[in-house]
Amino acid sequence: MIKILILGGTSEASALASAVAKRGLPAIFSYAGRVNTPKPQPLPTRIGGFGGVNGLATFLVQERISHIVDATHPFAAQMSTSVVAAAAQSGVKAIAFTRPAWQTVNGDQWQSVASIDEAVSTLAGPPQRVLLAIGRMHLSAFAAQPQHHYVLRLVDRPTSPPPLPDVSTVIDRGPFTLEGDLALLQTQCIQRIVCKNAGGEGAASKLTAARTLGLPIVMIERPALPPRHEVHRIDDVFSWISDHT
Ligand code: 3Y8
Ligand code: NAP
Repeated sequence: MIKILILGGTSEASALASAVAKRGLPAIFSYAGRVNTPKPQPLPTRIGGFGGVNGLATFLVQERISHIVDATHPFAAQMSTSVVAAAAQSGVKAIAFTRPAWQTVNGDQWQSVASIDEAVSTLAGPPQRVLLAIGRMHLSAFAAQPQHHYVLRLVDRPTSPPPLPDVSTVIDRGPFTLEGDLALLQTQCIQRIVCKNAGGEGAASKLTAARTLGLPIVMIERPALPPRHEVHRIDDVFSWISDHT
């Protein structure tokens, strides 16, 4: 009996949820509960952590999950690591449905760094206007470079003052557009962008906008993840499900 758990939070997860719903396959969609009003999905949806590997393994057994599709963001490393461990522990089959990392093209001015902390240290130097397009969860690290004016793009309005002395915030959730990102970079007089190598289309417009305006990007590369079966196309997810039923 098929019952799929989709771990979501990306455009790819939403596209998969629609395809699963269209096929009438039993499934549960899962959010961590990071933002106030996550995008509604056409599947029964749960919100919140599972309680680590054991919590996830228990959930899989209790909900009689037959297949896990980890469609979380490439920076959701803890969740993806838990999936690999819980699948091994419970014997439930798991696959990762992700998008390839972005690659530089002619005209890009990227400085690739391995972590948030390395991104912070590359910002040493005279004050600039810096767009932090990395969300909310890692902003405090940038207090080590307080000389800049930071423009923060956040999904939800902050409930407390951001942990940086000189900021302005833009409240917006993607997927973003080239027109919108060009306007943001120009009206905010951005001189440098910090972002994660998320991949996909939903946040790629800032890369094109930066290239058009000749702006440098500090690109935070993806964290390492445990070995796992990974696909980038919805059809490959469905082939995997039918091959493992
Ligand atoms: C809660 C659920 C869809 C999914 C849309 C994608 C695209 C728009 C681009 C910038 C970069 C950033 C951030 C971003 C993008 C999509 C996708 C994507 C980046 C939502 C969503 C949830 C989250 C969580 C949120 C994080 C934050 C990261 C903002 C929904 C809208 C910066 C990642 O306030 C917070 O705590 C926000 C937390 C994790 C990273 C961070 O550290 O702050 N995503 N984003 C998910 C959950 O609860 O499980 O409402 O759709 C989903 C999307 N965000 O179906 O259309 O596919 O990636 N999300 C990054 O890439 O750097 C914005 O501003 O240019
Ligand atoms: P994370 O650091 O890897 O996960 C931390 C903990 O949050 C996990 O151990 C798990 O808690 C819980 N969790 C994460 N994703 C979950 C999900 N889809 N359903 C249920 N619980 C989940 O994850 P994150 O980076 O905070 O990302 C959280 C969510 O935002 C994910 O859905 C991710 O796809 C989405 N997102 C993240 C980013 C990003 O930049 N990190 C960007 C776009 C979207 P337990 O251990 O208790 O199970």
